[in-house]
Amino acid sequence: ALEGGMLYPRESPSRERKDLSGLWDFRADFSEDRNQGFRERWYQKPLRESGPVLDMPVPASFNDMGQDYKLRSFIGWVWYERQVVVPQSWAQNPGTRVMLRIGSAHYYAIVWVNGVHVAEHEGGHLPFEADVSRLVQSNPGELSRITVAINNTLTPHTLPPGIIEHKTDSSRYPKNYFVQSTNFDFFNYAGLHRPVLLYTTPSFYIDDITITTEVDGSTGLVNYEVAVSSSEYFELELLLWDKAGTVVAKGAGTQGQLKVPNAQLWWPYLMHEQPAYLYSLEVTLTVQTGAGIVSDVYTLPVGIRTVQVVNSRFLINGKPFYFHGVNKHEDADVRGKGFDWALVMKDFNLLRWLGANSFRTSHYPYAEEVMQLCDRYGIVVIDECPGVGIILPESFGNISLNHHLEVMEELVRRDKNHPSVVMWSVANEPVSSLKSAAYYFKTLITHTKALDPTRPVTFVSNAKPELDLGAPYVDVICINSYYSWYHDFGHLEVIRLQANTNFEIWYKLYQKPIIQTEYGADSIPGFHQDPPLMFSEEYHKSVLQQYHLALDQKRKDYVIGELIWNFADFMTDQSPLRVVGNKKGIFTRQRQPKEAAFLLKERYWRIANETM
Ligand code: BDP
Repeated sequence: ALEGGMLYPRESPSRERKDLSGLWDFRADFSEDRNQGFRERWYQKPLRESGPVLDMPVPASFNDMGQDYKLRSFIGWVWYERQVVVPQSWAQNPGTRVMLRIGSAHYYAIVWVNGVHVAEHEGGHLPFEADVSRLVQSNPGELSRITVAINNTLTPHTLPPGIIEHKTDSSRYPKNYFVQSTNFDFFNYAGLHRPVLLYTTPSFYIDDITITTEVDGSTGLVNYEVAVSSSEYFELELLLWDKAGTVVAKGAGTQGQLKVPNAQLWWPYLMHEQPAYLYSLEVTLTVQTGAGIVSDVYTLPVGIRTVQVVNSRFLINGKPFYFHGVNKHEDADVRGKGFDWALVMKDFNLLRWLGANSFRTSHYPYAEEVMQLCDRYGIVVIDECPGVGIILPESFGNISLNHHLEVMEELVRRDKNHPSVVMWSVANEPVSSLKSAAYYFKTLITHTKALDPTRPVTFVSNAKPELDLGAPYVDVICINSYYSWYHDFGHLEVIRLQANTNFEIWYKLYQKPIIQTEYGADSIPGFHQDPPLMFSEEYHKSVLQQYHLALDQKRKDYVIGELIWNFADFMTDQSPLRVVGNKKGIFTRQRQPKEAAFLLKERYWRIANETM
């Protein structure tokens, strides 16, 4: 089990934060074994004294920043470093706890402060942090130097998995030549992808808060559990504020239940005239110490809502919910997978324009700031872990499984309090027909349900229904298909039949609700062909229209959602199947609508109006 909570760093009267976004010194270790940095201990002195450095923006992927194709496809250790001014009030106050938090570093990261090792983390999509109080307080007034070494190598035991292929034929490849191969369809961008922060708490602090909610008639029930750092005598006070600034419920102690009469529920976008209602839970910890009273305040947005899967229906607040939304990627020009507020806002505005009420975080957890916006905008989320491309037999062994269990622990710890998150997805398109997949998925799903008994769990299947050994354990069947794209090229007329048959077989076998979690086609914006031909905008539209005929037949029944592949065009590895990336976006990579976007917009608003 994990140690400690991972509350998002929020400012409060007792907490400050300092954002370390900006330019960092950067150096990729191009040495043959990629190990020069460790041999020469680049963390012990300023990085620029080790050799030439580049200016590298944080947050951003390093890959597309320069003009060097070798850096773009670099595999191995890269080094980031910057100096920080630590405010006097932090450095000179032993009662202040100073934390260094990294939102995401892809894939494996080691962190030093002033040359002292403070953290190590595996996994490119979840935050980690280190207590650096003593280090920054031991030399107040001095700059602190933060060094982060990051390795983007993927192996059969990482999530997502990959393989390093050594090319030994000296007549065809240079000496010690190797390439990274993967089984997922997006570019393996790397670097410091999300904000790096310093933040403070008092030395006694609120470590974690876990909220679950229930509804009893018109009363909202908010169950809370608070973990605190202190073993001293302490008091905990909880106030739940509504939007108008009125306290609607009060609590005390580390666990309990708040009762909210006439509760305003958290409803998805387009399901209610006042969607996404959020209360604020203000938690105050007070500790009486020898040196006086210490208090810590943390305020968490809380949405009151319920989620259930009942008889082939997905219920939110007891009402059937139909997912009409998208799959996304964290991906854009220049910045790669780097977090960018302008991009995030544009995407949310496009989601609302489209009438989308949901998305899946294909194929890895997204930035916390994105999840917070989903809470605020009422966008429902299927929260997917980085379990994509699990197809090697080694990736079903114990080493991989243990890591996967831990990643689910980190994901649930980070995202458990978001009302927008209604389901966990533990994987995308694994070979779930493999014999070892039965034990693997049984263990993984059971563990996830134990971590969070309040949300359904799924994974997205790519197996034949009768051969899928993971499907018995999921609450909702999620399926992807690409009729008339990866087979029956150009034959639009088979889509409806094939989609319908597929739905029927899955339903007959498992009697569980089904989401079409992917379908789509590539189009090059501006390519027109009528009658429709593959890669034209007309073909793209026609594929969707044929799918919609099948979906409309089944959605009154047990099909509970449709998520288009994909929201926007995105970068992939190079291959003859990809024309500067995957072009199945209904928006271009620059977020301009293709013809397919207008078709979907009309459909989503129509479905929304039927259900409102
Ligand atoms: C699906 C994958 C997705 C791909 C998509 C495609 O889940 O990641 O991008 O196919 O081929 O199988 O476009």
